[in-house]
Amino acid sequence: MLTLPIPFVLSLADEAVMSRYDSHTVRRLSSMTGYYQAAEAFTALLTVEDALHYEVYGIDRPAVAGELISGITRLFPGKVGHEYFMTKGHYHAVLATGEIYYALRGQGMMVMETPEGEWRVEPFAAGQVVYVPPRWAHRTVNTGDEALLFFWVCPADAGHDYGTIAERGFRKIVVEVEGTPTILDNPRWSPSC
Ligand code: S6P
Ligand code: ZN
Repeated sequence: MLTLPIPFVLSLADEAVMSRYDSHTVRRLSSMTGYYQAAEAFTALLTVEDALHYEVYGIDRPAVAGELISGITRLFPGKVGHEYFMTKGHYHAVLATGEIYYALRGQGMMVMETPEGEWRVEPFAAGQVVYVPPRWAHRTVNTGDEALLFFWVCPADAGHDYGTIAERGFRKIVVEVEGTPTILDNPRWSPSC
């Protein structure tokens, strides 16, 4: 099936948005239940407000080989205990698919790992591009005081596997230690799934 070119404008103004998008996915704090280390701090935050945690605007395409999907994600700043706000993180359902991330605003890190046990945590501040190769699960962490905004592109047939990360987490977490974003072993990481 022939599909058509899609031009759109991505504004970098304070409330950056795309001039065209097909989907808008909203993740509130409550959707992150079980993801952070500090359960009591999480509950305390949630009691105050089930605030917007991150949102994704996407250009949707048919999930077939050759098509690409793209969009922007805005991850709000904050911490649960000492752990910085982050996305859920996922493997692609089709493991053999990669992705490009381009940070547009803010300060952060990308946490990545493979089923074989390789891991990397890379700086992800405005201007930084990270190529996520096939087989690498990926999560974005906001270590700054403003929203972390980034553009991403991946194969339309990549799909998402959230379950693996939801159950066992990533091997590494990013927490504030004496005012500095610090990479630590995840004490709750489990290989059992
Ligand atoms: C999709 C791509 C991004 C994330 C988005 C939210 O392959 O990696 O669009 O979906 O940044 O993160 P998450 O972990 O909730 O999917
Ligand atoms: Zn992805």
